[in-house]
Amino acid sequence: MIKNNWFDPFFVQENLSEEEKLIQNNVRSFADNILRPKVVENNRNHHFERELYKEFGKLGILGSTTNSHGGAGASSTAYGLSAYEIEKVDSSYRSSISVQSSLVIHPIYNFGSDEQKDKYLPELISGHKIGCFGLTESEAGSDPSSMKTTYKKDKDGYILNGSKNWITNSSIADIFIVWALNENLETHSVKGFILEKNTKGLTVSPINNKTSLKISPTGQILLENVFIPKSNCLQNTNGWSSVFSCLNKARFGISWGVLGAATECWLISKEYVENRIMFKKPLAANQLIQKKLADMQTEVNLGLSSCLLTSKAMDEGKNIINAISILKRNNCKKSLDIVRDCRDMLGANGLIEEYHIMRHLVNLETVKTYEGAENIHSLILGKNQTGIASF
Ligand code: TGC
Ligand code: FAD
Repeated sequence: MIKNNWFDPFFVQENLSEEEKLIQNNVRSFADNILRPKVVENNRNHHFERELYKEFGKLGILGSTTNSHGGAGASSTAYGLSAYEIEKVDSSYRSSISVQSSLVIHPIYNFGSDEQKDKYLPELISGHKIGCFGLTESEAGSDPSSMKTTYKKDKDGYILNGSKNWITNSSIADIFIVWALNENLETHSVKGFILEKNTKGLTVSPINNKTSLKISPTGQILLENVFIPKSNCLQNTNGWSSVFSCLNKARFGISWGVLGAATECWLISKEYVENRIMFKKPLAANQLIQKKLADMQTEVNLGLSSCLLTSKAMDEGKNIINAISILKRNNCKKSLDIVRDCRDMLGANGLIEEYHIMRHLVNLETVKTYEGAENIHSLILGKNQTGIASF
């Protein structure tokens, strides 16, 4: 008899290596046993346990594609699968991994000096140090090139002035990757700097009133005449393309991750409608409900199959810039649609914390916004098709 493969109609699992399956199973069991039991309480209290980073480190999911300094040298697919499993529990936890791996370890590994790699990577990969990535400012969100934060050359280094807003982890970070423009407007080139906690002139303040991604700490950074020694400048950056290379990697992880949130809510609502009796029959016996389940199955699996293809292309060194914008934009949009339908299928119970769905729904509003809002990815794709920038 042919096995009913409704959950994995495109055989994604069969296309994974043994190592990728093992990593996925380990991360799933960590997510189930360590993260899920406390997620409702942590969300209610806006609480992130910083010790979790050490657990992420032990699991090998920080900088997992890095080949040195303790990195697991895993495939991009394995990185994506980890994001998928972790985001089944909460987008905040996936954000913790994305920021540390793609926005902190990645730039140090790719653009740092050997000394910087030796000094920072082992502790970031093991989770003994926490990093953050400061690009966005209050007046420079979708258009980071209009940032006001500047650097100027000083005798043995640089002086930084400015501020950053909406920075994940900034209130708990040991290490800050900060992007700034040359004070000289004619040059105006962008550079990345590594700042350490307690540097004179660097202050952070948490944003405590978010209604979304509540477990993930977010904050503001203020830089007042901060002196950065030359040795803490990322030496090998090449203008904006270096900044975007970090974003590419984070957007890729998000594309897998949001499908985790969607899968989780799809399965919760499937079980609910199979068991909920209304009009003397299960809700799942109604055509309108089955159509919704079919839509969820379709979008999750189309998304996962495309993520898998993109991961393989990424590891082959192909240009995946368009794929990433398509996936970041579409998977966030489709996941939000799915989770909203799930909320509806549970009726009043869909509003209850313990069913998890409302939390995923409000989290996905953040995920749709950061790392290039949905509109911005439309404009990137439009520009790449037509050659005309319409930002
Ligand atoms: P543009 O003129 O298009 O490009 C400037 C230079 O960069 C190159 N480039 C890329 N390189 C690599 N990968 C990409 N995806 C690239 N896109 C562009 C480009 O070739 C050019 O190179 P060169 O050598 O010719 O100079 O730049 P623009 O200023 O017009 O960019 C416009 C736009 C809107 C696309 C860009 O600003 C953008 O993507 N805005 C969105 C901002 C954003 O995504 N911010 C994210 C902040 S970090 C965050 O949200 C973390 S959330 C926490 C978590 O992930 O969990
Ligand atoms: P805006 O740029 O003001 O955009 C508002 C709306 O207008 C959006 O819908 C956008 O799509 C739309 N829009 C903008 N321009 C156009 C246009 N030309 N045409 C059509 N529509 C347009 N940033 C970091 O640097 N590091 C972090 O760690 C980080 N973490 C974050 C964590 C959270 C919880 C959140 C919410 C944000 C985080 N961000 C971070 C910031 C995030 O990247 C920005 O919020 C995002 O880039 C959008 O910028 P904005 O909020 O200023 O919106």
